[in-house]
Amino acid sequence: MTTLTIITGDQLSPGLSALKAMERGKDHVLMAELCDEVRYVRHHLKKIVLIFSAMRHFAEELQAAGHCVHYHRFDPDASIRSFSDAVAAHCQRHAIDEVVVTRPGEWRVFDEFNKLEKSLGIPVRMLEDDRFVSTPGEFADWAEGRKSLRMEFFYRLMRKRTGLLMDQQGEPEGGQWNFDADNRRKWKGSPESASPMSFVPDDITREVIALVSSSIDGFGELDGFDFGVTRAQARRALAHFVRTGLAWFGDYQDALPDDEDYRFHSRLSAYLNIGLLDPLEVCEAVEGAWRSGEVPLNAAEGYIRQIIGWREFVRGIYWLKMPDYADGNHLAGDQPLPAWYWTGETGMRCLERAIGNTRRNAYAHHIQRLMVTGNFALLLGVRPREVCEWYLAVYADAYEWVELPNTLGMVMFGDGGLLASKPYAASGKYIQRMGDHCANCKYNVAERTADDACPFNALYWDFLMRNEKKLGGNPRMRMMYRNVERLEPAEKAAITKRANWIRENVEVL
Ligand code: FAD
Ligand code: DLZ
Repeated sequence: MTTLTIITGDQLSPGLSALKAMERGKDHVLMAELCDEVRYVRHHLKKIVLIFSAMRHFAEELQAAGHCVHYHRFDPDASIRSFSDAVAAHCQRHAIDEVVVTRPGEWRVFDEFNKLEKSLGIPVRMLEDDRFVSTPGEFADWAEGRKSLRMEFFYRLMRKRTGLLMDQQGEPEGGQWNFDADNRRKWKGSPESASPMSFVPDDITREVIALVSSSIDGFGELDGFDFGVTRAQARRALAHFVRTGLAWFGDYQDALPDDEDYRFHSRLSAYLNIGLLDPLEVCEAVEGAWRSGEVPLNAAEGYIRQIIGWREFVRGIYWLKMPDYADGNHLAGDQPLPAWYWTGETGMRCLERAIGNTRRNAYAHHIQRLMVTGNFALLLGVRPREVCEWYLAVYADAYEWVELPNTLGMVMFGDGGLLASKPYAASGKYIQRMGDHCANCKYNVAERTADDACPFNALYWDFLMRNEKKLGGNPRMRMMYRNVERLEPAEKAAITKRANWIRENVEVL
């Protein structure tokens, strides 16, 4: 009996369940650079290079370890365009008795593989992806019967499960589960920032860069590609972050600096999401740095929470609610996404900086994604589908299982509050408080309805007024709506007028 294991571009882990299930040297491994995967959204060019180069390196490692690897290189004119095509073509040429896959990261591909057995006439076995702490089934059990799903409670379960940052009595280290309240500092010029580790492209990566630049019409800039493309490099990037950035991660994780792209963020998501790093090895390195006194507890806890809290939680929501989740539009957004989300050409400094970072690096840190590009799309009332497509395309770490709940749920409140207890709507004041964009902006953050007023301001109040029926009863928004009540009718009318003007002229802001 010969099995075929297909490994997708985000499954580059030697311990992958599908790899563990096969007989090395006898069974076949199939990896394929595919037109359909390249084109389902207009991916950032750096994301495609990262995936292709990491796939090629991984295939070499598997071959060196004795696996029988069949690898399709990208050809824009190839007749094999999808995973199903690649598997079907392989099964026609070789006597394959069973196809084995690890659960794909995206519902779209999960659905494709589920249909494969019927079209191939060969059994297809799907194994759980055990590179996560939790499983979709376990999440569904936890969610069953709960009125609301909150990350914090799931996170505590994951802390107990993993033992991360737990003391010997089974209590959280430091006597608290969450130190988020300490993590709101505005960066004022010191300590000196850390940048993620940068890697010089090797021969394989250079070949991929040439291929991608000549044959794929993607988003963003390809110059300066500096991601690691192997597990060994990703581990060096982890060690570098723990040494240089982690200590300050908690304090400044919400900061919005005008002059830097990363500050104390790790840029590890791109490696985690394709399997070059394992989430638990990352958390263990972070916990180790705290236990040996190198970093404070608020930093270690804040970082670990992002991984075994948010990362696991959004994946649970995704598999619990897909495929209908993608259609959510609770606030009835009906505006198109401004064209400058793709070009970065806007006079609003915070947006120009966030989109510039995105274009250059296939990266923006969480607060840029949530409170700058996300907040603006929310306040403007953009159609969630267009916003989701943008986020899925432009980041090196973007896969739908993690992108969709963050965008549709956290940013757009499109799921009506399943993921977040209230929308993360904020005026220009928030952006001013968290960084120094406003000091460098042509708009005046202190103004609400004047011609040069920061557009976030009128849009913020207009957002609250427009959505009062849906959001006015939310206890977490009581303060916001008290402030709306205090507005004079003339001020409300001026806000509506300015917000309408912004919507009509958004392309030239
Ligand atoms: P750090 O700030 O260093 O954080 C550490 C790690 O925690 C990250 O590497 C990531 O693995 C994890 N993490 C942090 N926040 C989240 C979160 N909210 N959800 C899941 N994991 C989290 N993250 C993705 O990995 N892929 C996406 O496609 C993605 N899309 C997003 C879209 C929107 C609208 C928003 C608001 C957030 C999105 N995030 C996504 C979450 C988060 O912004 C990124 O994980 C983070 O910015 C990656 O940069 P980093 O590695 O420097 O993270
Ligand atoms: C994102 C991506 C791209 C651009 N190209 C490929 C590819 O050619 N081959 C491949 O196996 N994977 C690719 N990926 C990642 C997949 O889209 C990702 O593995 C699935 O969406 C997860 O279900």
